Amino acid sequence: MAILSTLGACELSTKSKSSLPLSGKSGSSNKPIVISTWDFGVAANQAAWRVLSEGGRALDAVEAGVRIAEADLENPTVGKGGFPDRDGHVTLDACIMDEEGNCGSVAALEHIAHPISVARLVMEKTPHVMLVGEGALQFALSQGFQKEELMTESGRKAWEEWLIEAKYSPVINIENQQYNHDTIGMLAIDQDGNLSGACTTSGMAFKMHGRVGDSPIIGAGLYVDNEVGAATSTGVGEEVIRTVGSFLVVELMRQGYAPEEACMEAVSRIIKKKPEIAKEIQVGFLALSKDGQYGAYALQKGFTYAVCDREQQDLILTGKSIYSK
Ligand code: SD4
Repeated sequence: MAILSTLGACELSTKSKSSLPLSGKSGSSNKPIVISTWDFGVAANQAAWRVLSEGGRALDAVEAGVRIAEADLENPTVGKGGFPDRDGHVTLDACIMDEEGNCGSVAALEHIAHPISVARLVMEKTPHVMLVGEGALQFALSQGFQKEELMTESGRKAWEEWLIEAKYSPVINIENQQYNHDTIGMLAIDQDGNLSGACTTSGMAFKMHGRVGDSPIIGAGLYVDNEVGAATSTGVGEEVIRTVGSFLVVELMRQGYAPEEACMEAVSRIIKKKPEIAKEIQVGFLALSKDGQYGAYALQKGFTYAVCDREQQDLILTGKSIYSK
């Protein structure tokens, strides 16, 4: 299959699609289902499950789900309590996409604790897809959102400590260290078989002011195509944007790749473009196909994801990886 990269730097198999041993689940029609990035996806999935199990819409489920992570003050990488940028501003990125290809996004939004809900209103109430910075804040306030201080005491302390050396270096799998979680990307299929997804983050801690990662970029941090499936990403967003990662994963599934294989190929594309950078950073993709199969793949080991369906509501799985840092 021509699409599979030939990789010198890593030991990827170039077997044809669907011939790899897969660790994600396959099922002819596994719905409703919700999956999300990292261990902290369990609590978020359960909020989404309350919507899905009552026959609710996937769009409502993913919004309700990721709001749990946004509200968690102990989580320094999503929503309120997110670590600030290097100038001391907490700036949030989020996007949401439904089964009809409708999507909304906010980037570099300050003072609003639930950027995912602002993104949804951008989708539903404006002719646009994306609002950023001050304009996104003005829109949020016009919709009744309250302006809040998002920096917590521990966020301020971490920033002040960071300022001593002021060295920017993303930490691999910081997401699963104690009190350190990361971007939540969530994908769901509802009882009617419709897909939606949401992605929300405060981005890389101590980033440059104004920096926007992959998370609010439709096609990079999140993509949903109701004919095929959905994908989301976590990790160093610059590399995901460069490869339009989530869109790539969905397009590979359209060609017949299983979710895990599609994620592996998207990770491989990152290595192919920037082999030296890829060894030092983490990027993980998570994918859900239209029929409820799911899978993940990451650059480095340790990328976990949470799965919630009728059988089990608190499953945590670990994606395979190319490297073993
Ligand atoms: C970003 N992808 O802003 C996000 C952050 C993240 O693990 O997921 N870090 O680049």
